Amino acid sequence: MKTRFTFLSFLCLTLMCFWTADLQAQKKFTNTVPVPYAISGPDWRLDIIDTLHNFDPNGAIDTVIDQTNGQTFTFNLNAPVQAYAYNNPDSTNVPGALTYAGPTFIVNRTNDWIDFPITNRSEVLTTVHWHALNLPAESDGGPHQRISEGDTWHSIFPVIDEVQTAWYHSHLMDFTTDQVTRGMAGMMYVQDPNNDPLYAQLPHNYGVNDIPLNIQAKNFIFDTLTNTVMSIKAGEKPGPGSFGMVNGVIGGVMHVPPSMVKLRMLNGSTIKVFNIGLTKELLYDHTTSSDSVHFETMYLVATGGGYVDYPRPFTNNLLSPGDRREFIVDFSQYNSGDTIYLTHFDNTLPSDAKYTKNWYSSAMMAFVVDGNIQPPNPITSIPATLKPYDIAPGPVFKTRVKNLLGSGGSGNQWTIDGTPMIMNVINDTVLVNTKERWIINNTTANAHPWHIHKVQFQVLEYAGEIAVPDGRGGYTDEPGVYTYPNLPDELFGWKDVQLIRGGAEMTYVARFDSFPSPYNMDSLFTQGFMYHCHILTHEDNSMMHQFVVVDSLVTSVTNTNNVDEQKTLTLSPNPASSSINFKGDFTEAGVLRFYDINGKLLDERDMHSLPGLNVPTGHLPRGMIIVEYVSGNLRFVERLVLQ
Ligand SMILES: [Cu+2]
Repeated sequence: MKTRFTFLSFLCLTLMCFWTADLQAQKKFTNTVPVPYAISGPDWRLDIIDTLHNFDPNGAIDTVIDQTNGQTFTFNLNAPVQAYAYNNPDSTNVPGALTYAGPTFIVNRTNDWIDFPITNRSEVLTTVHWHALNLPAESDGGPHQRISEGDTWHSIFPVIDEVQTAWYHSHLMDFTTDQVTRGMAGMMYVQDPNNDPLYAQLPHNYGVNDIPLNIQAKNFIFDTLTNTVMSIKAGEKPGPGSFGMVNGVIGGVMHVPPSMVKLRMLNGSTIKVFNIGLTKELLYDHTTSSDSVHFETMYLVATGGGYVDYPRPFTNNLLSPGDRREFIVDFSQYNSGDTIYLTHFDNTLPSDAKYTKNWYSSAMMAFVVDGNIQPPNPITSIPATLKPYDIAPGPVFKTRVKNLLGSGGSGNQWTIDGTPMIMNVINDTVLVNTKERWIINNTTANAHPWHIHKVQFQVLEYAGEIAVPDGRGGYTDEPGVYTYPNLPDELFGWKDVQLIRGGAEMTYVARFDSFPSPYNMDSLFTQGFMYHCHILTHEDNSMMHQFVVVDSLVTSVTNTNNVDEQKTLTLSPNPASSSINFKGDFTEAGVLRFYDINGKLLDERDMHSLPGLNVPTGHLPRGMIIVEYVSGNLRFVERLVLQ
């Protein structure tokens, strides 16, 4: 925590002398977009390091208009600021070592267990979460797998996921926003050259025609005297992020071959939803929403969880924080020397998804078509069909309903079902190798990108507004009830992130296969997988819960005697309203259940221990209910009146 406190106290002492830029007006593209080096094994080691990084090494940014007071400033972002990076230990201090974010893991699918040793050489506690992968809970890298300073965490798992673009990032409880913003993120390709016929048919030369693009919004703090950048603005929740950047540089340029190129887009932002496409036109300070902008066609070949059924044409696409999309772009249709811009079109971003203010629609980086670049395996055409797509087999074993709650605005707490994320409360227990239906009901007026660990889900139904591209870079909101297979492209495919618009309800199915935890109360509390909003400020604050996947479900107890006579457990107050407390020395882990008086199960939680914990009851119906706590053969039952 050393770095964080240093940064905060420094900021507080000098706050009056600094201000933040709220707006980027980007028109120069002079920084080479870095392609992070690839790690393809067998040495998978990573070190997490404190670094200094320059987001604008060639001075692409100069003029920034501050919309708050309408003034134009000349900025100098060309200075090193404190950041984080991941590096293979052998790459540190050699050319190619990263000063921001991480290398790309390129991993072949395998049933062999791979050891990914990650050493924390930074000055902060952190975790490394494998976003999208199905792996054992203890290897997930969520909030439970903390890596202290100087420690090495061995994440060990077979890579059984479908071919896809995954990523890895910090998932430290309460500090994810800060750490991801400062660079704790990297990409991972899961590939299968020997068994995937599409591997050879689609562009696959890393960094040449198969390009990782970590697209981020970021804000900075500047010295008002010199207008020179001081630091990344990351400590604020929620915070705007107003500089668009790709792979850690602003105003970036990348040369591409005059043939098919796969762009693997990741929205690595904390809160910014992008509306991204390619334009020949350089959009700069573009504010008129009625203007038509011609967007080039790009073909969606994969969502976050893998291939779609056929290349689906997009002009622009809504990319939520945490989500990935793979697009094929045919650069042979342009002349060598032509510039095509990766453009974010803010004007028509749905208002409920527009968490950041003071954004222009503008270009974020430039692609220059370059006839001198020849990929080892140039691709000149792509297949008309990709991979058959069907809903995962099996009956629905269980249906769960999750309500996204929160009144919005800064300082308010976002939750799922009214209860915050608590590390030693397991909110859902899922039986391994079953398929479940989850209904996510967004009761808020804001859009939230829903994310769940371990599984890839498939949308079955969506009721509410959905943004449909209008072909001119914009979107029209089309409310309705969409049911598979008649889904808009936006909802189609294998996903672990999907934006749920304000007031909308999404139903999906997912299979929870492989890697169960033993149903053992003592060890279950480190086995949680998270589900949460991927707006990181919401996740930190605290729109997140956790589930475990177990090898069996304990559904009954053999002995229904009361709590061990040697030990006590009492609940108060009774009657209660929004919460109850337990007292006593019965501290064993167990299952807490609430029933109505007819015995209908109302809620169920796995608890590490009850005494001392404030258990929310505000979500339960008023009147008399039954509280049961079961631990092993011991059972505590009490009637509770809620008013
Ligand atoms: Cu959210």
